[in-house]
Amino acid sequence: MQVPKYAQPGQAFKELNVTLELKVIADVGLVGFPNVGKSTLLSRVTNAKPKIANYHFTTLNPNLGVVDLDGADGFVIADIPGLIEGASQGIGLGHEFLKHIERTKVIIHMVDAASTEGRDPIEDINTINAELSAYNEEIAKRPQVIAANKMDVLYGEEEEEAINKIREAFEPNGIKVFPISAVSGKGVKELLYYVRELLDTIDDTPVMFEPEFIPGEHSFANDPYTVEQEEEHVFVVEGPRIERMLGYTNLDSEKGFEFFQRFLKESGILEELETKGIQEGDTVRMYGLHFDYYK
Ligand SMILES: Nc1nc2c(ncn2[C@@H]2O[C@H](COP(=O)(O)OP(=O)(O)OP(=O)(O)O)[C@@H](O)[C@H]2O)c(=O)[nH]1
Ligand SMILES: [Mg+2]
Repeated sequence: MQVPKYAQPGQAFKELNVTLELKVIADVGLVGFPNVGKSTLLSRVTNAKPKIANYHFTTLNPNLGVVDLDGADGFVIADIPGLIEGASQGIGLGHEFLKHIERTKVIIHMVDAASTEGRDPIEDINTINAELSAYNEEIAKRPQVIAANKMDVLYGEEEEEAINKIREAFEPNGIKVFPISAVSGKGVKELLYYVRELLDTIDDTPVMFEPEFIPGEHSFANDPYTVEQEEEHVFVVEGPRIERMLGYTNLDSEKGFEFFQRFLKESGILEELETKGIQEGDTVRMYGLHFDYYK
């Protein structure tokens, strides 16, 4: 209708304050201590342009990127801000960061295998796994792979020694270790194709999350109302059903008024008024509304 003649006024309804929590959804979560090179890898393998810098907590919000693979399906990778010990108790914005791992399927643990900041990569992985389990047991059970980063800093025997240590610690548990350099790109391809393999092993039936809030369904058609004689020549009609009907009826418009009259008839209100002995010229009161009764 180009020129509507009938409008319904607004009506009182349930009011609700909601807090919406954003959780990033990605196939793969890239986790690790601060400064290990997570954002560098993301920028190397996707078109994402995360901030990269040589200090901790450069990344404060997850960055997403799409990895394209030749001859295989690509996937979405989320670069999660650096985690530290105590993250599951909220330390270092831990909760803020951990929640973004919840909806990923495979986890890449990234470590600084060259220990450029003096930390032990094996301890780092164990620490992060402990934090993941403490936050949500289920996350820690997801398939994992280790990206031993910053291999370009090491040479010859050093390189082998570093990687063998990590392998000895984790490969017996079925967690593969890939030596890489996010800066040069060395080893990255092998890592990505292996991640693709892991994703392919996962049953991809969608996970259904239980709704935490279900707005009540309520039909107003059967809400009660009452018809009473208040005093001589005055009748009162009230109840939730009446209140609601008046709420969506615009009595100033012709159509609205027609609707109102039809409602009185079809709902049986007119009949009840007559049963209660209403006479022509008596007053009917409905909330703020008074009108004279004529047949
Ligand atoms: N030598 C070397 N340095 C690297 C490599 N990858 C990253 N870096 C350097 O490590 C520093 C940290 O890199 P980021 O990618 O910002 O690290 P991040 O893990 O995202 O750090 P947060 O966001 O703080 O958690 C930067 O100075 C990078 O240039 C690598 O493969 N080799
Ligand atoms: Mg980063």
